[in-house]
Amino acid sequence: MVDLQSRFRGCLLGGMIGDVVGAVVEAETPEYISKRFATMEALLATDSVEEFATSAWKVGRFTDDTQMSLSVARWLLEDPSRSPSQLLGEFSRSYEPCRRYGPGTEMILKLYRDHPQQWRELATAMFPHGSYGNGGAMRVAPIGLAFRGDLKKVAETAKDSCRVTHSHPLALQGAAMQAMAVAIATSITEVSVGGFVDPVRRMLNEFEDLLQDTSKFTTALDRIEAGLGLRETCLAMSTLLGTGIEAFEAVPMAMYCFLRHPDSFVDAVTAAVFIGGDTDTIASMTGAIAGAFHGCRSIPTAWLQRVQEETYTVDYVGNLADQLFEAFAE
Ligand code: R7I
Ligand code: MG
Ligand code: MG
Repeated sequence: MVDLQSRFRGCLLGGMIGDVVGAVVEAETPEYISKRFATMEALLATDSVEEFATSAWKVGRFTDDTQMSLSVARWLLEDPSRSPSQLLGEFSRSYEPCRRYGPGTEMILKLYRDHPQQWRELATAMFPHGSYGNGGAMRVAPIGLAFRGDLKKVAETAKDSCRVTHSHPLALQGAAMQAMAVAIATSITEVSVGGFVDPVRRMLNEFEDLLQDTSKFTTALDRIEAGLGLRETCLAMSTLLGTGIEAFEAVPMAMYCFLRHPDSFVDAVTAAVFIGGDTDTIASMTGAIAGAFHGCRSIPTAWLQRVQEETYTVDYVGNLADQLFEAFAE
């Protein structure tokens, strides 16, 4: 039996470590990744990759996925009113260019500095209907932890947190789905496919009631169920579900990686990295779900030792998870 505090730690640390290992090969193809790194051990052993030799980001550091997840955790702890503008302020204050943000989000966070009063308009600064990138979903894990007993609240808070940078309905659907996956993983002792897929379908019905298109996510859920039934590999499913930067690809793919490897944090996150595409994000979301289910002891020490951070160290993230646990354990 995994205790709840270990699940909180597993979720935040699992999300961070997925980001750290996935960021080494973000946007690469699966063929390139498996040719360059025969195993996860080989990937973990690498100190530098040519592509980032001259960039401010270094191997061992995490990216925007973790930076923004930590902001969401602090927002939950420090702002009982859950004000969206406070959250955007927190994202903006913790913005560091080296973390490889998506272009739309980067623009919003920079604009916020000079125009904090206009925070409501900023979400459509780059995309007129709001972004459907996965940047709203990649950061919601702390919300799933905090409100795990109330999936409606999980989905609503995830949508509120997403909207400040990603107001497109597809981004909101992705954020709600990922936060719910974390909440469910935190609350269960045995994994069942229906236990994840059915509540997400009910959440999507509410978008349909508002006449919003949910077909991208409902189709993905059908494929997840069919793929698991046939025991398709994550790599095989990646051609159907997609590994792109869009919320409707990355979020279902992360759920598949977890559900296909429900017995092992290592196997789920390894699969998420070796399918290529948006690897830091898919591995981070997979790691958050798997860590919430298996607890922090499922994350190998050798993986955690890979983290090379000065301020936001493994201890910092573990402490933040402990604070969330103390505030939301009930
Ligand atoms: O979603 P976002 O914050 O990016 C997150 C990604 C993750 O992989 C991170 O690890 C980091 O690397 O970046 O950033 P956005 O710029 O809002 O969205 C990401 C991309 O999705 C955009 O650059 C577009 O390519 C695409 N996209 C859209 N394209 C057309 N029309 C998002 N919304 C639209 C749209 O409305
Ligand atoms: Mg990233
Ligand atoms: Mg990414």
